[in-house]
Amino acid sequence: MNSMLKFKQSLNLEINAQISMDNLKNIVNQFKTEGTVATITPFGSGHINDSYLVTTEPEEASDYVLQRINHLIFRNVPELTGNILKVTLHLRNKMLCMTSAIGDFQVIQLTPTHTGSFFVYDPDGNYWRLYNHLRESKSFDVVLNPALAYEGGKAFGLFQYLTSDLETSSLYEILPDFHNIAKRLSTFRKAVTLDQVGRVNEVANEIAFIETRSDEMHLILRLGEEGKIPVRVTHNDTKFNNILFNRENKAISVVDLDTVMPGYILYDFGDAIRTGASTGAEDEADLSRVNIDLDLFEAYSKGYLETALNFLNNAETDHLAFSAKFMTYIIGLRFLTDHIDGDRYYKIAFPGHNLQRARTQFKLLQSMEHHYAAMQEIIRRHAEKIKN
Ligand code: GN1
Ligand code: MG
Repeated sequence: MNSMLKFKQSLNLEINAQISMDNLKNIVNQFKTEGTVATITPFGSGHINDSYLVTTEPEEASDYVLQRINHLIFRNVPELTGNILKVTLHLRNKMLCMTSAIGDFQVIQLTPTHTGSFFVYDPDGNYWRLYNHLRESKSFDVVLNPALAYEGGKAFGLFQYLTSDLETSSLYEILPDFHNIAKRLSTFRKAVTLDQVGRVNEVANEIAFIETRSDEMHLILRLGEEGKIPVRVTHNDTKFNNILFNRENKAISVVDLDTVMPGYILYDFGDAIRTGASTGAEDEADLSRVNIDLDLFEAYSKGYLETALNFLNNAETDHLAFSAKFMTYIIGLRFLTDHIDGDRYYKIAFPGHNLQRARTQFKLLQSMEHHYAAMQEIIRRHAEKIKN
């Protein structure tokens, strides 16, 4: 480990030794899979857990996604698993009763082990789980056209609609205060004061960017405290690449259920726009290529409102455009905090990756600020159209 990181323990499991193919196979074999394992290869672009695609033989047998859960971040794996089982069961039951509205929508499922558990704890202290892989499904890190954005909006709207009658109190709050801006700013300011790895000087502009917007960014927290927006079951990690599409580019599922918890739906809408209506990837280095794409924004909003507007209250609808600015701000803040902290939380692919991600978010936020009136108008227009 880099000696500079001795101050605090890293929360990133990647620093552990590589896991051998034989070990991975042994782990998969503890689950009740169809077929026998053919290949196991790294999969997806998550920053927290490690994922592998497991293909099996014969051809007709299901394939799987094996995940090593980052238990330094998700510290209570039994409760985490309990949340996922509750949510997926609820979704499946609801979908049985309403086949017409859900089209091809499917729910991913945890695979049980031979001993009836839904995760494996290995001798090295790692936690593993196995999901079924939806055949020929794919996801998008950058959204290619409005039709995909529209599909994405419908998918997260449907997810929220289907979970809207699941008791929030039945879910364990796996990462408390996950999108709480007051807490995130306080952690950030502590990191700036400590300056553990001596990076604060080089990010003075980014720190100023955060501070000049910090008051306005308390808006959603305040609306919640004033009781104007309800606590609902929310996904909390609605990156666009957490939506699965089929070959015809229809959205067929929503994945990455680790952070499903009580929260405000504005967080889910905003995070999907941050990643689904940007012209660049989350870590695009060329900031001139990072802007809000109003066509993608409009298409996502339309799809979302068509499925969600009937249960949103006015305060929620009125703040959808703001939520996109908010989520871009808070995720940029977290990337910047991690950079200042010595890259302890997110996996990085190269030195300075977290700073680059933060800068990308800040550029995107500036673009949203520039087009904010148009974003608000788009929401108002589509909400009106659907109501009438
Ligand atoms: C992390 O699991 P993954 O990599 O999609 C993070 C999210 C951030 C996201 C930024 C548990 O998500 O909150 O929005 O990175 N998840 C956790 O890309 O912190
Ligand atoms: Mg996640």
